[in-house]
Amino acid sequence: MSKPPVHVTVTGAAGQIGYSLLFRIASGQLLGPEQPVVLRLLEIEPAMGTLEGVVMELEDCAFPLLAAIEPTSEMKTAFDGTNWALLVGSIPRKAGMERNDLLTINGGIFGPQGEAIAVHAASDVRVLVVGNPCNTNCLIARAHAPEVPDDRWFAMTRLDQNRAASQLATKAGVPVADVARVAIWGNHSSTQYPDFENATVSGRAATEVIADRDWLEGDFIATVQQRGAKIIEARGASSAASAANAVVDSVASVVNATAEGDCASLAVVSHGEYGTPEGLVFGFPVRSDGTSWEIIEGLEHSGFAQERIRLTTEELESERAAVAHLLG
Ligand code: NAX
Repeated sequence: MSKPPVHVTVTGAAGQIGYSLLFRIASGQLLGPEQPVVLRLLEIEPAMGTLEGVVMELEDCAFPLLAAIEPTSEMKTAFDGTNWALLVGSIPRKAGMERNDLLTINGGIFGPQGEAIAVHAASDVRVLVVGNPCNTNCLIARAHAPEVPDDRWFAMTRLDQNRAASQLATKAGVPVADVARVAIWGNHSSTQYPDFENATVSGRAATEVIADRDWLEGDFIATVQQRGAKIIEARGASSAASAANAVVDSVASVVNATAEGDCASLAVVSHGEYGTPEGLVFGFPVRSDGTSWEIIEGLEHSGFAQERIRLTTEELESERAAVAHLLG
């Protein structure tokens, strides 16, 4: 007998990331080849026509695991009984828009979505915020859903982890599968700190395998921090397939056990780990046993790393201050 379906909500489902993500979820790549899913797809009214086309394409794939599709512009329907809420939809930054304006506009989306999750979602709901600025959007959503425990909230830094691992592998001349424990600290923004000091390459410290410290401190970090902008420059559109892939990896890293010696990068609610301010949604290295997860403690940071982490912490604190009026 097949398992009961898991309900997965995707907001912004008619957008670019949605177009890559939905097919991977429906094909079983998100939750495994034996897990049926119901897709609950939220869009704003003007995008419902486009969403209808995406739904037709999903139907035309005849995915055996896709138990039902619910396209809607109503939050109540979108989050009804949902087990995983993937909050992708948001308003992109437009020319002339200040960062604080962007924070406030998106706060107007994520506050009500948090409230709707608290009221309508399943009691085991887990939330992954992708829409930018994702750490602070997650902070806002969570502030509107105090009933949902802290360990259910995530913002996405996995794309940064994957980008960093790929850069380290290329530099070391090894397959990316040989790179492990790449932690992304702080904000999913250009202040993030991709931690090469705690990463490993073929089981050895990355700093031993890649002796070029100038590259690690310079080009490596800059490449990871600026990768999103480079993709926009080259493609004329922001990362979508790689972002959808990172959503799949993020969820998998929570519901499956973390391999020995590795970590998953996720932004989660800080309880003061590594001296970070409590309550911020902060990028940390995380380990899961498949049921529960924890922040990996005890990693060492050099003075260089501490300074980088201080900068990204400051940015997250200033974002929190900018949306203080949206935190209830
Ligand atoms: P698109 O602009 O292609 O799609 C966004 C979709 O969201 C649109 O279809 C829009 O109608 C919908 N939307 C807007 N307001 C909504 C609301 N209130 N409820 C439901 N849907 C709503 O953007 P896309 O390229 O898919 O990117 C989505 C978000 O992901 C952006 O905020 C983007 O910045 C962010 N990203 C985050 C990444 C991360 O690593 N955390 C990486 C990729 C991406 O840049």
